[in-house]
Amino acid sequence: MVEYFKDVKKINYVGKDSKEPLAFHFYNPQEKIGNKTMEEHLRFSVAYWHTFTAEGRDMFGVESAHRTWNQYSNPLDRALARADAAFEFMSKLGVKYFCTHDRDLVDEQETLRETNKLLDKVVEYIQEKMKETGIKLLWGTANLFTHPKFMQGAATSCDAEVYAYAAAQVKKAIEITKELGGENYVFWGGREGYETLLNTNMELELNNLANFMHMAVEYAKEIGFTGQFLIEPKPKEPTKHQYDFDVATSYAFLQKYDLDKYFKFNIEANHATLAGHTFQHELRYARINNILGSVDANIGDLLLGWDTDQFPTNVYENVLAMYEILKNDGIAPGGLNFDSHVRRPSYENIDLFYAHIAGMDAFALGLKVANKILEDKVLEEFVEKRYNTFNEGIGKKIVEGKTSLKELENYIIDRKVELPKSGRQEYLENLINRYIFG
Ligand code: XUL
Ligand code: CO
Repeated sequence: MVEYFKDVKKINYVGKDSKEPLAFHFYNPQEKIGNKTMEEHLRFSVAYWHTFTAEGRDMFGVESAHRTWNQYSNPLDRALARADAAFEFMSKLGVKYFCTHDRDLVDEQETLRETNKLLDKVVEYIQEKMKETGIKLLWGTANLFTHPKFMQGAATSCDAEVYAYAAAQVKKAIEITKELGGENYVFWGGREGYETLLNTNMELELNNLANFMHMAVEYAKEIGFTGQFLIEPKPKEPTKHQYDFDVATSYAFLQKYDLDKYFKFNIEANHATLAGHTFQHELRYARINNILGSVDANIGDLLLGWDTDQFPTNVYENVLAMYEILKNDGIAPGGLNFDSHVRRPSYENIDLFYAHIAGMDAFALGLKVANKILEDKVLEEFVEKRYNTFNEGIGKKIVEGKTSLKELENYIIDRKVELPKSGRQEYLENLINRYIFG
């Protein structure tokens, strides 16, 4: 069998003082942080599409990378070679999970029947690879956005035939996710949205989308797929407006259509940025509603208004993200999927290793710092004090919903209201800096 990454041996933890670049300096899989190992906390996953399918194309230029495993002209040979490269890469990196779209595993053929036939062969091959390596599927999904038939949406298409095709594709994607033992199934509304309301029946599209999801839930029950269903919100790109705008909007949609008991959320950092939120905001909103399911770990560039899907090397952001994840008591059966791709000029195969190592080390640092902040309860104590007027008297009554506008008026009408306590934002930001660098 061809070895695609000949120059790389197994990536090991060497500690922060080593100068070895192809190694982890902070991610030490078996090191205990609190009650779990780093590996158990972080549940890293490699994204098949960015790492093995894509080759660095952007809106202005063709592929900058030349991935030898994608060069075969026969679609089956190409798919099997891609799987070989993927499992060699993940084994050497020591990541135990991957995520994939159906169309990463094989390229779309003339008919759905032909594509599915090819898919079956590749799935069988991948099952073998999974057995050999112990690598598991974090989540599967269907690509309902690349092919031109989906240009106006899939489950929100203006065309019933396109809708039917998308439904059949999702049916198959759930089946293969089950066959591969996938722990979750993701819906990202790739083009579920609109470009202009002038031509859009929004009500019909949203109703159709809800029916689509109900059918998916039904089918999963029917075939005994017990993985967690996840929605991945994104406000825009590729469409101008996507229906799954952010966690709050999508949660309202799920509640309206009686779908909320079947879904949790896969939260992507760069999508949060595009929605005008911080990553932490989206994680927090999901956590307090008990719908935090999984994470697409990446980062955007604040100077660019699009989804750059960069590797999450910003330790500060990772600290705040891991703070939410730890407070959620982890995200299993979800994980941290690197929905990230190397920058176009980082076109060599070795850059795939450098990029993942960078993301894994930066999240390991985030985990360590967040755990320390939580152990010391510094933020908890501050927040607790900030709200302490709600612990007794009229405040307690407000929290318990046992008061009224009349009673509150009576209570306050003759009092001189003092300024609330200082928010101490700069003090807290410095505190976090001391935890990171101290
Ligand atoms: C697109 C995106 C997707 C989903 C899976 O922005 O994040 O890759 O994660 O379809
Ligand atoms: Co994503």
